[in-house]
Amino acid sequence: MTRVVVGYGRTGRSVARFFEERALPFWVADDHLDPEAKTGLGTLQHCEGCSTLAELSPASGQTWIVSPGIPLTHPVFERAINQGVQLINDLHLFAREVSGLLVGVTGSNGKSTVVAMVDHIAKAHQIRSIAAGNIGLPVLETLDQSLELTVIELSSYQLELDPVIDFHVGVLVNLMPDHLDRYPSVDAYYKTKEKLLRASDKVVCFDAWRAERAEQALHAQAQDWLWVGQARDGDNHSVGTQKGVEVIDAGQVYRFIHGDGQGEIQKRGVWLCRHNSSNAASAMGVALCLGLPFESSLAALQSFTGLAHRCEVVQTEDGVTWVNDSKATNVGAAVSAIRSFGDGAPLILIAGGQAKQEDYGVLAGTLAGIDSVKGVLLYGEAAALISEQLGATCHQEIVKDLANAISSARALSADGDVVLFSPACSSFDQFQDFEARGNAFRQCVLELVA
Ligand code: UMA
Ligand code: ADP
Repeated sequence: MTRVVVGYGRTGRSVARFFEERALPFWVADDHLDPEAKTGLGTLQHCEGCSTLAELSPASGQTWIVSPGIPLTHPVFERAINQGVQLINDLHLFAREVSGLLVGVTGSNGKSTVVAMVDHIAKAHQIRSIAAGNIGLPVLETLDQSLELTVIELSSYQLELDPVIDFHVGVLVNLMPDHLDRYPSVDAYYKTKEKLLRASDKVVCFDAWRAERAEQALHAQAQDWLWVGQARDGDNHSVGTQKGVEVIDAGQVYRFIHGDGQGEIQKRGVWLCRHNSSNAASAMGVALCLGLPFESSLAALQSFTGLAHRCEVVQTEDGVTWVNDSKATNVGAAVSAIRSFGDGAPLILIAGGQAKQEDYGVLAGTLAGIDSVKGVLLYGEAAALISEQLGATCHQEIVKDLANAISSARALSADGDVVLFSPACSSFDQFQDFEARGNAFRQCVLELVA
């Protein structure tokens, strides 16, 4: 047992395939292997067997390839480290074989969107590019495609084992509290994200971070930094330096400025959601680091149609705008979505699910500060917790599940309203994942208004 694939989900399967194709023997460890997975493993010639994590016998000379969803605090890793086992992840294997440029994107919210935007800009410039990593495609599955550019979304989980890749560009989209069930403090979570910056030749970073946290990292590194940020028209904002990308919310358009270059994106489709303008600033920062022209990169972004479950407008004809933001699994994401839609039409929010040890007072404070909030419908395990924080700040109802929340929203809504499903919680109390939850929302809305 020298190579152990720890965790046999999407990542573990890609690692097993990697070893199988190279005729390298391996062992698989997973606590919940289903019969189908076991049968599949039986067909792999180089798989020597499988066990649970607790059944592993760590010994020096072994290398364990750990899946991101398994915390390193799992007791088996302490035994492994004590016995001299080398712990790596799929990125370490990927780094040994990849060619082409690599862009890494991390942050708390907006990673997938920025990754998809960069990939979109690159493809518009005829670059053979792919979006991979936490967005859903394990990096090892891209190796056989002779790509010029791989844009990798990196979760904090994937950065816990120090990254050994040399990223051409590293992007820190933003930092907001999340995953506090896995990290001892917000600071520990932020520091894990910031590891990407040390592994990158050029860094694109949101401007607010500079003031708060960059100093140490800036002194420690000699990289090329590029700041991106958002301002409102008339703000005296510091971002629009020669080395930055500034976005200004200017009525019907977003204006992007970089040095002497300027351009606009019309506010329609995915651009109705305000935080996509700061995501675009990050993507534009990457485009500049890759040497792509400012004008054509911005022009490419206008045709970006967004990702499912991220402030995705569900098309209906009932006069109400239904927005599926199921991917908002933390308070920061939901707050940003509420602000994005909260300064126009009357807003009805659907939230709830499984709580993630976050401060729902921040959510309540945001809702209390927005006049257009018409009501909040809460469901799932976290409903009572959020309701307590909301108090009497706005009309609220607790309902049994998402389907009931949608019916109540329908009853409360009128022509011209926005119903935003931005749960601020994980989905696992009632759904398999955020995608299943978003699909359920979309289907239920379409059936209700048909
Ligand atoms: N397992 C154990 N013991 C444990 C925990 C898990 O054996 O104590 C096993 C499970 O039985 C399962 C396997 O580990 O068979 C699952 O591994 P995993 O949780 O690492 O999931 P993967 O299927 O490999 O998917 C991972 C990412 N999942 C997580 O980080 C939780 C996917 O991100 C990513 O798309 C995929 O790799 C490809 O890179 C999902 C995610 O939820 C979308 N990410 C988190 C987020 O975005 O907030 C970080
Ligand atoms: P991630 O991959 O980091 O989870 P996504 O692009 O999938 O990010 O977006 C997840 C959620 O975060 C969206 O549903 C939206 O509510 C919110 N979001 C997207 N971009 C931003 C941003 N720049 N700032 C804050 N929240 C954002």
